[in-house]
Amino acid sequence: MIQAHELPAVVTRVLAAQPIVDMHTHLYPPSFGSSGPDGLMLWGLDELVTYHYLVAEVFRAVPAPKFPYAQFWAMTKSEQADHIWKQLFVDRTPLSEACRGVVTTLSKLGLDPGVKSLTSHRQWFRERDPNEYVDRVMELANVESITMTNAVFDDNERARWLAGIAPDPRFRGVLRFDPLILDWPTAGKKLAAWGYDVESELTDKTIAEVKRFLNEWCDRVQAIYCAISLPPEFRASEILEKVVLPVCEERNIPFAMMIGSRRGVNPELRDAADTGGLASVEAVTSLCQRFPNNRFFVTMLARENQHELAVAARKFGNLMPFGCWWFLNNPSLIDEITRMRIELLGTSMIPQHSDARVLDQLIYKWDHSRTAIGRVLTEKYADLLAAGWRLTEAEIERDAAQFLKGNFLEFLRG
Ligand code: FIX
Ligand code: ZN
Repeated sequence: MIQAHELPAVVTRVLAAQPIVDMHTHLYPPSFGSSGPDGLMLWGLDELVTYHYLVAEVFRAVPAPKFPYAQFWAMTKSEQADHIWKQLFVDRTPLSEACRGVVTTLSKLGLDPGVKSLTSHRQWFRERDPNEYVDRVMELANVESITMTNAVFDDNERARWLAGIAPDPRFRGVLRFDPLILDWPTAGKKLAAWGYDVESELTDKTIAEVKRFLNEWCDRVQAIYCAISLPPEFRASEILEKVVLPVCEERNIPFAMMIGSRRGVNPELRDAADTGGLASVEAVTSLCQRFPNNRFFVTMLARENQHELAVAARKFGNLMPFGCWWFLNNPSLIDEITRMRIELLGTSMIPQHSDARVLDQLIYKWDHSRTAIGRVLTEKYADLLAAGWRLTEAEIERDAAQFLKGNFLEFLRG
């Protein structure tokens, strides 16, 4: 039986020991290219320091036009990293969550985060073998399985799949096709060029052909679910209801909706250009109600949507809220959202995904999330003890396993 004063240590230990199945990342194995401008596997120092979260932050420190966007993008990746390092880590204290993430990652790799120049660290990373480094990072982060985001409308990625990719057991595929739902005229033209017999109207023949396209690609990437990122004003559409959801149902895989991203508010920032906005939870509940044979993973970007989404999940067993996405992946918001979800949903939710874009980020994203989730759990267990529950370590282990792995795998199975 665990006593209240033992909780912080036990919860921390149990969460650290629980291997994670990371349900949403933008990571790739080395087989997708681990170097050069086209390599899809991003890893190492320069990628870590030029993460788009930090690009946005360096333009706060030295704004355009004082430091023109064009000048930044004309620099090599190492030069960009040096600029960011100087501005955010040398001339300023790296207090933001994204900056602290680099500090945590370097420290856990055994590298001094306090250096003035990145040269020696750069050399250390150059000596790493990408394939072995995947194992090293997964071990340090205690991540057991990485879920990719396989963007079928990305020409670089598509070409690699078509050329043939040997499966890497550490990574699992997810089919992602935002343009199909957000921009059918463009997506339809591409499908036609790729040999699918589609027309601009969603005729029966077109529906059948788009289904064929999705099924072929789900097979190719061995998709464990399908996914899309949607703007705040998202509402269900014909193509979603007549094509995407039926394909997911037939394949018995969930559909993940990441709702609330507004793309390109400042295009000069490129990957860092996006922001978020308040979306409609009713658009989600309406789908959950009308498509009871589909399962929906849902994450929302607006803090203001979180309570309504958690309440919606109490009403629909085919709705699984997940993660503290993007601008919500900060300790204060993880604390608030996880607390709210536990109070409303108990253990029946997925508290976090990493959204890592650079392999090494698994180290900090999961370290920081484990800490934030652990603080909430410690308090919730203390409240339960005070209410008269006798808690065992096995129960804490069972909860940690559900939160960090089991709920995701179980929802996949249906
Ligand atoms: O749409 C998404 O999957 C987003 O997570 C990304 O596009 C976004 O850029 C990101 O990396 C957020 O963490
Ligand atoms: Zn993402």
